[in-house]
Amino acid sequence: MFGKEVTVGGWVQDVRNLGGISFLQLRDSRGVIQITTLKKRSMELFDLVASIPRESVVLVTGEAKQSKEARAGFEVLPSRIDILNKAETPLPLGVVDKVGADLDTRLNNRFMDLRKEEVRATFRIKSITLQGIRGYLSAQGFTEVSTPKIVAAGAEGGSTLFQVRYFDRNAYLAQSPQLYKQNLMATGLDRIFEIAPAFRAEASDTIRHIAEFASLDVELAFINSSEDVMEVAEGIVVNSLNHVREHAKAELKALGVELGEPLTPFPRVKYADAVEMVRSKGMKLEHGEDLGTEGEKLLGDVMMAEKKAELYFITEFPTALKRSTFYAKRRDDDPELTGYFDLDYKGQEIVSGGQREHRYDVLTEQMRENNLSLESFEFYLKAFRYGMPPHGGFGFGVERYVQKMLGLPNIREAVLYPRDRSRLTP
Ligand code: AMO
Repeated sequence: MFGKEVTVGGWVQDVRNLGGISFLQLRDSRGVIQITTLKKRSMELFDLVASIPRESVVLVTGEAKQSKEARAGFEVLPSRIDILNKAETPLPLGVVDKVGADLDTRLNNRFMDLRKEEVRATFRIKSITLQGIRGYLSAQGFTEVSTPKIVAAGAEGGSTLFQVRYFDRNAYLAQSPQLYKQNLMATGLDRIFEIAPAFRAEASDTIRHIAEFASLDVELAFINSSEDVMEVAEGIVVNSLNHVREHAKAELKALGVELGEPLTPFPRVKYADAVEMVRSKGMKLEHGEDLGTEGEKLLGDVMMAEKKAELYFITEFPTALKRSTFYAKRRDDDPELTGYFDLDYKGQEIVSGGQREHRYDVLTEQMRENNLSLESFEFYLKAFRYGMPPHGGFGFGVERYVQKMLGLPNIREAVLYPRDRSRLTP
């Protein structure tokens, strides 16, 4: 390459002018190249370089020359520079500024924010994570499916439903593919998964809730218990972490993240014991109450201190827990408990699921208890009257997973264009 003519395109990150010589830092998707212009070689080019605003897009043609000083190991001595798109000044967001901008300013100018290597690294890793998940599930015989996102009934409670106008009727944005993935269990597509947006009109503004998130949903039939489902959840995490460790070395380095191997099998903590553990840390919590953000965090601290476990299951959620849902199977030996579980990662729930109730009579009874109108759910219930095998599954929050994997302070960092109460653009 050295001594040859090359053409490189990219963004002008910075120009340093030292009188007779100037250095233009040209950034592309792979890194930064130094463009060195000498006044005595071409006054015209030298003046042009001095006039280009930062973050403009240019095309540089010139000789590639080995250089010990340049970070890439070479520099380009230009014979021609074309400005393809001149950036306005001032910039709405600095790309190489030492002082970090606040998250809102960054998100308002996301295209600019993404010019930073470490910000792009998050999304490369998210993509590599999804590749790992797809690869693992495909190898395990799962079929990837797509289910509707405009739906007639919600499955996760009325308070977080987004209503939309659907021709001359009202409809909702899907909070989860719950009813459809269960419906598919009556078809012979025994092991399915879906990776798609889920919509929740979350009232509160937190660092782990967004209004549109990527939900990985898994459902499998002919299971014996929730354990069969937990095994898949654990397999996904272990295998996708391995995949990321192997295929995202540069990106992990850019973020300064070292991914350890999780302790396996993931430890299991019964909900009732989890309550005792967080109480021992001083939190006031009644049996039957949701652990909540604070409880989950405290439990994460205890699991780390006592077991060195970043990933662990919370099992045997009580039937009475508000969010225990109508489709959860209750334990045959103790109907006060479900076989439902959460998988928590460093003190935050990332997965929730379990074995479903597949017996029509019991299911409809549980729905009545939850004051649900059976008519609105007829399309769902019908499948339970004509041969529904035992089944179970879970919902896995992709962004929450990436957030915890990379130690990101806010879930919004793991979404290109997040949606929340106050954000509808960009
Ligand atoms: P659940 O409501 O617990 O269960 O959601 C499953 C997982 O989805 C993620 N999640 C969210 N992530 C970001 N922002 C949100 N607002 C948000 N809400 C949920 C979490 C959570 O663990 N149908 C069941 C799953 C099942 O039983 O198959 C369900 O949706 O990581």
